[in-house]
Amino acid sequence: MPLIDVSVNAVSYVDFQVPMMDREKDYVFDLTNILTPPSGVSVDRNDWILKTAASESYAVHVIYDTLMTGQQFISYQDSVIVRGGSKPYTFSVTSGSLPAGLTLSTTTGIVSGTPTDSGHVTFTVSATGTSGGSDSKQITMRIAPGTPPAYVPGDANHDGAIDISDVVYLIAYIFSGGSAPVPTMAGDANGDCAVDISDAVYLIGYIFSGGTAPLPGC
Ligand SMILES: [Ca+2]
Ligand SMILES: [Ca+2]
Repeated sequence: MPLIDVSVNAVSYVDFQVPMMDREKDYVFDLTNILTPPSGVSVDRNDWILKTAASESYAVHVIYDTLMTGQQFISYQDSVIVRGGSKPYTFSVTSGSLPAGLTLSTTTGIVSGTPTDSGHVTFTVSATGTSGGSDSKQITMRIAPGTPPAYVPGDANHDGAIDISDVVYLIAYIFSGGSAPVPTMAGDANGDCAVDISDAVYLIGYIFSGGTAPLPGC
């Protein structure tokens, strides 16, 4: 297992660095260099939490300013890592926007979804502890270009069938900020190279009224 350096930063919190791609591994934290912690700091060797002698928690800290690179059209999940303060945290995007197709869980900090565009995107994530205190970091993440998956026009939710669930999915996307079809043109049921309410109407006509099957997309 890799050895990670743990150092005491000032007297209020523990500062450590874990390589991005190694987050899911087990680690050994070598605390031999802080057998005698700085004045005012105590060390819990079981869970390597540092506490001040005054029992004050160290402040909320968003640990990383990066998230793993994603790939366009490929399902993605990573997490904003926060330490300190009081759990549970509340997460939010306070400036900029996540890459198209991704969402941030306000309760877990998990960023997930299927990116629909490629490129670099910069945004700011804030985490607030239950008892107050917050931290924010500007995060830049990259979405590598990908190949659009094969799709059936009208199968907006990509489950291999065209039915009312696709209408529901499309309406949520168009009006309620729901996830986009992947690729977006899978929602273009009427083949006019746009995804809008007319596609939901077209699907309803096809499913319930014997209308023409969804047309090949652009
Ligand atoms: Ca479907
Ligand atoms: Ca359309």
